[in-house]
Amino acid sequence: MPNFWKIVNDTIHEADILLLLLDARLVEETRHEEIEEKVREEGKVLIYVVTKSDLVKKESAEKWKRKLHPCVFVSAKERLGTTILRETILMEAKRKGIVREPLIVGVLGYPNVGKSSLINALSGRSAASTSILSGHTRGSQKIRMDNRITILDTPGVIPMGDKDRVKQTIIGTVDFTKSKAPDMVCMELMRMFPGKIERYYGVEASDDKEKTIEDVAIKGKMMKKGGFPDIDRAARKIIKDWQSGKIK
Ligand SMILES: Nc1nc2c(ncn2[C@@H]2O[C@H](COP(=O)(O)OP(=O)(O)OP(=O)(O)O)[C@@H](O)[C@H]2O)c(=O)[nH]1
Ligand SMILES: [Mg+2]
Repeated sequence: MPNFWKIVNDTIHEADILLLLLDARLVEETRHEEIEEKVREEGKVLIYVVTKSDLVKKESAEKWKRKLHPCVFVSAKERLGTTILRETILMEAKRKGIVREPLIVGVLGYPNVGKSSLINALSGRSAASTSILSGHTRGSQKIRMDNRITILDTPGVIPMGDKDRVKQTIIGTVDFTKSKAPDMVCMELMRMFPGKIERYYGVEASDDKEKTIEDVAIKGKMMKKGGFPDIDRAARKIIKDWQSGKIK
């Protein structure tokens, strides 16, 4: 098992500028105290990159731009914001008096947040391997973006103190196949994003969230022997659709 934290620490040490990737749907939840602290300690520049922005309304960008500095909104899927991100990287380097070319830029964040996908969008080719399942990148990889910037991909890491598996499943760090309590995850999702799940599956919103999952099972013909709705299967399907960005 490679030591992911060692790779992240080495990357912070080697890079001139670090990008911390945050999921646009879960900006606060994907903030990463431990990484932010380490970057500060090393005196390096940190740029917050809110990715998967195709999954949220445009208005939400303004709120985070006021709160996080510097902060760039991107979508690897739609290839949005990549030019602004490149300009921000070069501007921050200039501000800090970093003259090295190519600049070394490290990409950090929770597992599955979209680090490798962003690198591909920036470099314009499938240089980094990506996956719907978290924990995909297992080593560091150096990718040349252009003459001025070289990017380092890293494996996703979870803060030491973060033991909340429900939250980690919502973030996508624990994937839908590995969730131990998928119904709890779905209920929390429905609490965090009122009406979103219900609207996507066309079922009625109810205070009884277990019943909502049942309705999704019935609607999707996910039944167990004896004609009972298969809650576990329906809940996993909801998590899969959430994690793969189908539910907006
Ligand atoms: N909708 C949407 N999905 C994205 C975007 N970027 C990445 N994804 C999806 O998010 C999932 C994870 O992407 P990766 O790029 O492999 O994430 P990662 O952070 O490198 O993951 P690890 O290497 O496992 O830490 C994949 O299913 C991607 O298709 C985006 O901008 N929009
Ligand atoms: Mg990756």
